[in-house]
Amino acid sequence: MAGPSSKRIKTISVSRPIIYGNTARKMGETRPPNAPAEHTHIWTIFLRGPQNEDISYYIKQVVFKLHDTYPNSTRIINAPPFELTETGWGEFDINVKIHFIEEANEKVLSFYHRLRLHPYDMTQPSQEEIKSIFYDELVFNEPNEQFFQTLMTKPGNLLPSNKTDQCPFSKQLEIEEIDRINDGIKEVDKQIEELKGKVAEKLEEKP
Ligand code: SLL
Repeated sequence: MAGPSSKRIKTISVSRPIIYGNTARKMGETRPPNAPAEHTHIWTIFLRGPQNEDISYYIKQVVFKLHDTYPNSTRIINAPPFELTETGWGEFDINVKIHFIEEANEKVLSFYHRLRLHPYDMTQPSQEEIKSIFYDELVFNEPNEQFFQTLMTKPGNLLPSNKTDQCPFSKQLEIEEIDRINDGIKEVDKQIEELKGKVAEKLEEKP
């Protein structure tokens, strides 16, 4: 039965930034002793806060569902760091399920991350470590009162102001992207004007 604390607060939505993805590297001489011979790479999939801050105050459990070629392919992580390191030979989609703390009364959030083992940008010098990492925001619409209070115990937007090698996701990166978008818009506007001019010329040529 719905108690007072499970009442949802209309008109409010609270968001929390999150970073997820994988790193990978080729295994050289230093292989984990139990790695099967056909495994070529060691990789880690993870979910974390942008500055590695604790996210367990609202996330209870993260489940990674691996390809069926893996023994016990459902891997449950019950405490931070919410990450999993494995070895393997192939790329596949990992299903990530985020379970929020009980009081949140939120549905499990399910999404896919494509495990990357190989560099795809051949114009870049081949890196030692492969990274496929994304920034996203978890949005809680109309959280219940108790969960809202819990969320409010920690600062909300923890995006750092500047890029670092460890974490490119930052206000700086957002500003750079906005600048690129604005440059793109300007370029498109310019091309539209040029085309308009050409069309006008053609129309004038006609008898
Ligand atoms: C592929 N569709 O063919 C993909 C499947 C499966 C990856 C990739 C090792 C599992 C294990 C592993 O890397 N599986 O034998 O433990 O590329």
